[in-house]
Amino acid sequence: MARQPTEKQINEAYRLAKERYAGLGVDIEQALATLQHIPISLHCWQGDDVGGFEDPDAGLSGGIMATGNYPGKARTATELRQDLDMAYSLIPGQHRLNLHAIYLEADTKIPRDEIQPEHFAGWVDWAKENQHGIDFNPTCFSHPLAADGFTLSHADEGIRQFWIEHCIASRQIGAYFGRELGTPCVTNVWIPDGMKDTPVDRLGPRQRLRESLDAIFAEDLDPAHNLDAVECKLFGLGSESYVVGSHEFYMGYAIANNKLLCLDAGHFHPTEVISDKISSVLTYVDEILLHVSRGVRWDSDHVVTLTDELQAIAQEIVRGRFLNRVHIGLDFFDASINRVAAWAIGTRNALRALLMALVEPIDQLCDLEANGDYTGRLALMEEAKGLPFGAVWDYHCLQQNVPVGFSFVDAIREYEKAVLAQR
Ligand code: RNT
Ligand code: ZN
Repeated sequence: MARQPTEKQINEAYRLAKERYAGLGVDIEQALATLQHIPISLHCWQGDDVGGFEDPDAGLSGGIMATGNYPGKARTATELRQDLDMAYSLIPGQHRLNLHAIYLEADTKIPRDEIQPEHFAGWVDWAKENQHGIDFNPTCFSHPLAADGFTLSHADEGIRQFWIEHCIASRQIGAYFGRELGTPCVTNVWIPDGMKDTPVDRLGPRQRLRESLDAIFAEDLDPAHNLDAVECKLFGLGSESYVVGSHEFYMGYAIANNKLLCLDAGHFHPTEVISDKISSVLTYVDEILLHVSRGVRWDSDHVVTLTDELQAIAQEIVRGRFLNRVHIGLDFFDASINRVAAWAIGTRNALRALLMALVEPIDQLCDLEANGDYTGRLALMEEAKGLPFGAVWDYHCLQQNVPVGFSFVDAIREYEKAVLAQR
């Protein structure tokens, strides 16, 4: 294992880094004060490969897939909360939880169109104890009525109605979370609807989806309790040729109906990035939801690493002063590595990218650009990449009482031995 820096070394490195940044006009203390209050919504589904607790035998479907069989996955809500507690203890700051409807707790199997707030009371108690806000998602996949690849846009009215009822119930549960926890729940609708091969009728399912969404959102809910988001996608496994809820579809819907648009980093053409979409979309909608993820070839859900695109997303949020209009959620699932580590690695990276964006010499870069000095702009951007950012991040972790550097992996290994290996 790597030798850990002492507290004295971390503080000293931070002092020098702060001076270096101050020379460029960057206020490091301000940056850390901002970072400390940015919540990231951790997605519950990394903890059990998107299984949920509705039916232990149900398989994952809907064009998404978790691969790997790393031991120790959570089998109950209690185990999942225990794993989440562990993950949060490794991440600086106070963060949210993003729940899916199939993570309900009930003694009997509850049909999706009959889910109630009471089925999520255990999550609320835990969230209150640990000061987590909760976000929510109807689960329109992994279900017999979604087996043929269509839900809200299904040609069969009865099936469509079933999913509409599920989404209406989900919004009510979102509002319950918001009321109970004093922070609005973002309830995000994502459906897998699409086709493996070229459809003849691309329009019909989209018209039906639009009508279903109108029915779902018919009741106005207090935005202090629930905010509605809709998530687009380009293709999935088995829906390679056509996805009903495309980017253009939901962008239009969100603008026309004042909804949040959810941009998932893995849901576009492999060379297309969401960082460039943020300022465009926020020109027309009030708020957006991000699913911070990483696409690799056909999979849109790899653990978030500190890529150029992750940094570009964070830069856009910070440079555009969009922090209060962007809800940051994560969306990846990897069953081939320790699942708690996946949360910790991905969330720490999202925060590191935000911190890197917060310590950019933005004022100077803006001046250079405004003066047409693109040479200076490029030179400073590149120099900024080499500034002692790591010293600031280490100090932040120390201040927030979470492991500094690689040592968070030691904590995970101990947890794996003591808890995960016993399951
Ligand atoms: C699927 C979407 C969606 C899901 C979760 C589980 O491609 O990204 O957000 O990952 O709802
Ligand atoms: Zn997503």
